[in-house]
Amino acid sequence: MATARSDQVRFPPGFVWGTATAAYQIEGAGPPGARGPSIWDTFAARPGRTADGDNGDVACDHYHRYPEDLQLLHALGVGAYRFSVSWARLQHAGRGPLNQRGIDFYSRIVDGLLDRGIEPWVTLYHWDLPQPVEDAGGWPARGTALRFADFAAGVHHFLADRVKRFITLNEPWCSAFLGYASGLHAPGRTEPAAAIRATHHLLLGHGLALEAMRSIAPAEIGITLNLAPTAAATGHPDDIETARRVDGLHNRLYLDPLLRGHYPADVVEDLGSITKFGFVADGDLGVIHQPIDFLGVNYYAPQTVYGTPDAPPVEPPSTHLGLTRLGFRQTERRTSMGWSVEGAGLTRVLTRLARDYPPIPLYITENGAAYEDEPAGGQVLDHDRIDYLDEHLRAAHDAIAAGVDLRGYFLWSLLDNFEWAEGYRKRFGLVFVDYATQERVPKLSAKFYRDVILANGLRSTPQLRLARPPVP
Ligand code: PNW
Repeated sequence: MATARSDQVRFPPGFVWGTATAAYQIEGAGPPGARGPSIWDTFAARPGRTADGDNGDVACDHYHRYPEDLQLLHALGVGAYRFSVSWARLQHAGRGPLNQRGIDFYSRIVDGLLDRGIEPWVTLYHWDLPQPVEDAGGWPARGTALRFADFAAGVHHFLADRVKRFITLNEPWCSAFLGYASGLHAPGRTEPAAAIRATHHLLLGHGLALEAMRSIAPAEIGITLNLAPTAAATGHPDDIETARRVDGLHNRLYLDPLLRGHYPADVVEDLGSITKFGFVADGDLGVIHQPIDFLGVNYYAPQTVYGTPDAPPVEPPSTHLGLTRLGFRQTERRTSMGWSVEGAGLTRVLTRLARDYPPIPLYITENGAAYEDEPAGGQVLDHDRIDYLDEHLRAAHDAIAAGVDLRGYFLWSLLDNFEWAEGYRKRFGLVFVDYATQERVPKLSAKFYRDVILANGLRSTPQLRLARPPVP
């Protein structure tokens, strides 16, 4: 094992190294009146929806502590930082002129990044839909796409002089399927047909935002998808058919309209008893299919599926629309989210994009892992996370070596933060946050990542691993 990992790995010159966060997960509300209600405020206030009833009222209090967090980014040596702007902070009612206090807050962050030589990458939508927009129908309603484009234009108008990279949406699959099908995320609706309408209106909103932003000022604009390489557990025809369907819903339902200009015919057919796609108007796919400057890929884990008669029944509400049986084969190693650890899955997802879709620059806009971090003597020795990162960085490099146009890597996340339905128990940060005091403690993985950035790769001897206590 040591020999397999010992090769020195160098990334191409100019490779972008960053970390990522999202507004609702780190900011906290700030002073009274500084942000309007979002679907996540409403959802977290409902009993039993988030672990321990946790919510984003305070989170990492980044709203007040951003200067310290900018210093943490500086100390890491990142060249880029991906964060999201809160729609509900910038438009309390989800429409109308942008709120000046919100503009000032994000301006301070952008200026603070630029002062430190860190390139801001702004995500326009990372799940915190203003509650009034949900009340008007949410993503299943076409009007939400128009509202989003209007919001995106407003943000672009005030940031375009300083921000050169924008991501329209983060993981529209999660917004549509976790928000409207399984109900595990806000707004917690469990209406399968609404999840497909939401998918279309998210993609339409992306396209309309792109148009609106490009009419204001040039910028590089992309979208981030959560892609999971999906394989059949065996060569059994039922497993192969199930893998096709899961891949269709999770990956191709988004990739195909964006990069090829049509919904995948097999997925449309699979979903026939749920929806006839009557909400797709003439011209929509042209709007969705406009050229983007890059594709953001969030990768955490592979999916290995089986659908033989011994597979467990799919119990509604579920994200697996139309499937009746589905099982997942897990790898032995898991993170504390229960997600399988398999770096090779990242190589597969990237090489598949390069093989099956028109050429487009790729960025990994999220990758990382939650583990049970415990501070001891003022330190957090998160060797599991270092191993996870080491493995996935090597896998990303393998994709580059295979000819994939991968240009950057954003680690999720800078800080431990509000992990949505999992609340504060799941820690993804390079920096430990003690929520009682808001003290930040860089973990050993922060040192590891700083060294990666400095070396533009991995050194031949994984020195940090040598510091690891022997396994009994
Ligand atoms: C992504 N799933 O979320 C998000 O972009 C982040 O905000 C989040 O903190 C990170 O990954 C870690 O979870 C996901 O259940 C949440 O399949 C859930 C799923 C996928 C992505």
